[in-house]
Amino acid sequence: MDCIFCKIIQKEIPAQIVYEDEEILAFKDIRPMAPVHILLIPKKHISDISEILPEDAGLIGRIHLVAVNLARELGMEEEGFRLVNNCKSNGGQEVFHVHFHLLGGRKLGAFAG
Ligand code: DGP
Repeated sequence: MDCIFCKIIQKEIPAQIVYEDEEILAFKDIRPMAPVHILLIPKKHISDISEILPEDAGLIGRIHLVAVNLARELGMEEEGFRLVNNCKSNGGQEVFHVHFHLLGGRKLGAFAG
């Protein structure tokens, strides 16, 4: 499958990995928009959030737990952070493997899109 994030999972393309387990990978975004900008992805290929199934609910929830743990480890718990998903064209999605952006380390602007 010609998916850049699947290639990162397979270690065919390098990435700065900050967390990995059997079903989740987190790595630094190549175009950081904030001092902390991490992408969290399921290893299962799901093209976008609209494609998740009831059986994916636990996985998507665990991704959020990993994101919060990373935010805590990076000292962002007290001042806060942003966790965001872009879905399809109008949502600004560029890579069609579902991912969550963990952003922080500075005061982020109001989210207007
Ligand atoms: P989105 O617009 O939500 O689909 O965001 C895709 C993000 O993926 C974008 O912020 C840049 C990042 N990205 C794209 N290609 C690569 C890559 O090869 N490596 C890494 N680390 N990030 C990538």
